[in-house]
Amino acid sequence: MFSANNYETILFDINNGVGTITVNREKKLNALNSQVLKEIKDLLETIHAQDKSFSLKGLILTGAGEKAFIAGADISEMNGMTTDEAQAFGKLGQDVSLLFEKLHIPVIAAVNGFALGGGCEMAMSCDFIYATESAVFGQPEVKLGLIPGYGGTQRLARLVGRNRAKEIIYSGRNVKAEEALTLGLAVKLFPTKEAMMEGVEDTFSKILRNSPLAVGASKKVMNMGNDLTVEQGLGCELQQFAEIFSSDDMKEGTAAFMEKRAPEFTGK
Ligand code: CO8
Repeated sequence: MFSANNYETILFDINNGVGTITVNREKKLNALNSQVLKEIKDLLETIHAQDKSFSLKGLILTGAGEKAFIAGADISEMNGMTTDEAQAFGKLGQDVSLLFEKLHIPVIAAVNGFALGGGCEMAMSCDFIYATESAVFGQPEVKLGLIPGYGGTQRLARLVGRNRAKEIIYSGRNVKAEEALTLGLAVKLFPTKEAMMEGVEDTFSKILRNSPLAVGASKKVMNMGNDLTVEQGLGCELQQFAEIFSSDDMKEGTAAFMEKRAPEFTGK
């Protein structure tokens, strides 16, 4: 159903129900030009539109090679843009970041090497970040006379706290993997890319044992809660809780517990 045949700058493959998007511009450290963003957007929109029955159960975002996850938006492309073109380019990246958040399946960013500017921003729009010990995060846009444009001013502040985010964004400094872990920007570190991909696979094997409907509903409510008061968030939680209560998955999960067997969820 989902094919990467039409794409030139990204790879897409599916293993055990989990799709991997690999940004594939290794010589340019996987920098995000318009083509990369359009191709990711097209793929995510296809998944959104066609896959409500969870044939795809999860997604991984990573970068080709060992050196970079994504070294940012493509500076050479931005250098020649008019203001209108730059605004459209910013909107395109923001649309992609929102699609990652709105997908009904979990998305893990597997960060190998540099995740700078737009790279850090794309990683933050995933559900959580695993990284190699050599990963380097940062929002260096101010060094280029720019500001973060794919959500860095908003998502970094929500993830690590506003004042820490200000210190990182104003200075444009690198945040090494260990610090990213301490800040909660990355949730787990691995010695090599290979070990990280095994770690991602292992986590997905745990997630995939659970009801995809319940995992998707948890994602939806938690992301909604970012912009709400606790009371409003509790309202959303209660509504989702009630909706999911009438699902086949809920009946199956509770019955399996009572019958002391493993549940067989259908996502319905
Ligand atoms: N854009 C375009 N090309 C890049 C980028 C990039 N972000 N990063 C690396 N490259 C290219 C280099 O130009 C080089 O190409 P070439 O071989 O043709 O000269 C190749 O990748 C390899 O890079 P380096 O030779 O520089 O590799 P080093 O190991 O010496 O350095 C670094 C690695 C430190 C990562 C360095 O490449 C670097 O500083 N890159 C830029 C990092 C950066 O500033 N990122 C933020 C960009 S701005 C941004 O992301 C804004 C997002 C919001 C946009 C909103 C639009 C309105």
